[in-house]
Amino acid sequence: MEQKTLVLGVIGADVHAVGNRILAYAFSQAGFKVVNIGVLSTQEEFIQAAVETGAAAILVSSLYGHGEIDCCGLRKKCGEAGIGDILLYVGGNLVVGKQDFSSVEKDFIEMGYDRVYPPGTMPERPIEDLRKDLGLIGNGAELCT
Ligand code: B12
Repeated sequence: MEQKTLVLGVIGADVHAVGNRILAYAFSQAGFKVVNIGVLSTQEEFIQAAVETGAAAILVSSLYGHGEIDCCGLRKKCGEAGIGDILLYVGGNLVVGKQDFSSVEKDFIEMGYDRVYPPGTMPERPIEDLRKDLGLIGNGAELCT
């Protein structure tokens, strides 16, 4: 099966590196090609990496509480770069403090993200979602020999 490329990074002035490294490892182990642009990444760097590698998805982390500011406008910029339909996931500690996640999720969906993950999400969940969203499972074909 074709190996899908994921662009992974931590957006803005955020230096939280541990989750990023864990996600990169977990996605690689799950069979994805991971382009990890690491911490302190701008929206433009995510997009440039996705365009250059023909990525199937961009996965954005934001841990330090400024996610709403840093993540806003990424979908529009993807459109301007010709990758408007790319899958966009976001997760981490997206807002300051403990806020009702359903309202955080709604805000990020309105910003154009396809999936939004609460604090402390384990890698298994986005891996399963990626397989569904990228059509890698779900029609039973993988079970037939
Ligand atoms: C270590 C740490 C630091 C270290 C980071 C060192 C480094 N280079 O990594 C240092 C000391 C530098 C630091 C600094 C700061 N930190 Co800090 N830090 C932490 C701490 C204790 C642990 C983070 C960590 O490594 N977690 C372990 C990893 C494995 O978990 P994770 O990052 O959450 O990632 C997992 C999931 O969230 C998920 N995930 C993450 N991203 C994504 C994306 C997608 C798409 C998906 C699906 C899943 C996903 O997958 C990962 C694996 O399961 C947390 C508190 C905590 N217990 O989480 C605070 C914390 C993140 N920090 C916080 C803050 C406020 C700061 C500072 C602003 C403090 C300050 N005033 O200076 C600065 C910001 C610096 C900056 N510019 O980024 C807050 C954020 C609060 C918020 N968002 O409301 C936290 C939550 C502490 C707290 N309770 O207040 N920090």
